[in-house]
Amino acid sequence: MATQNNDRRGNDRRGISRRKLLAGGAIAGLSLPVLHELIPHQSLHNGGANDALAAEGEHGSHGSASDPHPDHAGFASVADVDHAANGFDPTAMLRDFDWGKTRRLPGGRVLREWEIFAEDKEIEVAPGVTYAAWTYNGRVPGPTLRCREGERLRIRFVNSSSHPHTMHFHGIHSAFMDGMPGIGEAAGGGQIEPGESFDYEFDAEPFGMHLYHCHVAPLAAHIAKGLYGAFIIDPAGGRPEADEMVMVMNAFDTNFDFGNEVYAVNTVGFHYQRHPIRVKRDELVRVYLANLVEYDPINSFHLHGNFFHHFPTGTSLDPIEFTDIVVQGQAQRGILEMSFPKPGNYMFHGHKTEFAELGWTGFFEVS
Ligand SMILES: [Cu+2]
Repeated sequence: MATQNNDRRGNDRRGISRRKLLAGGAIAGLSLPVLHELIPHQSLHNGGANDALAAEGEHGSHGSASDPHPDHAGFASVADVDHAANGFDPTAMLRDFDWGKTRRLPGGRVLREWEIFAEDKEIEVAPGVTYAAWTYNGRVPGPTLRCREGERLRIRFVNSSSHPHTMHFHGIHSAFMDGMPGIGEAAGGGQIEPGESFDYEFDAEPFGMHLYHCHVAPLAAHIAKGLYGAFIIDPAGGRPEADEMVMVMNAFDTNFDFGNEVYAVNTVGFHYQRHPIRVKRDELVRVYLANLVEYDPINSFHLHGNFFHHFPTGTSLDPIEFTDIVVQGQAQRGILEMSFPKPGNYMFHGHKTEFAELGWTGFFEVS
């Protein structure tokens, strides 16, 4: 499979366009202005292999008279994306757990409920780089839904977008609640058309770090557009107290060539480089990590100057390894636990270094 992928990438435009990006001068410690230089402008990147070769050393020459973006020269002065316009801020999103609303069922069991709507929305994924996303509740990733093992869950899904969508949860549940088009239509589920709604209902099991995403075809497009989010089921006995945060590794194909130009954690490229994540020395940090990157076979998380315990899928309370890197295919996820004994800025990034150079990099600021 990897061979096929390499063959394909070696011969199609998207592989070339990414190599071309890197040929444009990507180096360790790349900054936002440089990222912008690397964002492919369709008219500049429609060529073939010869263009890719010609791109060697092209970095710095984008601001020419042929530049299709007249405001390009001023772009580097833009410091940040407009979080207010996006309607979400990756820093706040890290520790934003949506516990929904609860009430007791007869017999005393907890029913936990959420309302989630799908909405088409343009978002800014790097300064000046907008993307016509499809969102759950207006954000990418969607809200981090959190609950406890054994609860009854009800998720009212309202499709307010212009395309059919679903919510497909990873977990143990009835096929009718699986968000799979063609299954569950008789029960009112399956594919949810624009203007329609459906209540997904199932038990919270098993405990762990899970996720949800749309499952309408073409699946790659529906996921790449932004329809995914984290779904955490806490073990009945809980986990040790910690500074908890969610990192959804994602990426955006901004020029529609079935390859990504911007990589990130929680959507905005280089966000946690520009805004390091503040943590306290010696305090337990728990990262709920998932990979939702489309069009690339793997992603990874690497931590500098430290090691962490890795709980794959979070379904055991015992870690399987003590490491400084974890590799995930799409939809793989896990829990990482670490503490920082010394103050300072500790980098974390995708150790598919090409991704790091296109936005998937950040820092923990330990004080
Ligand atoms: Cu969809």
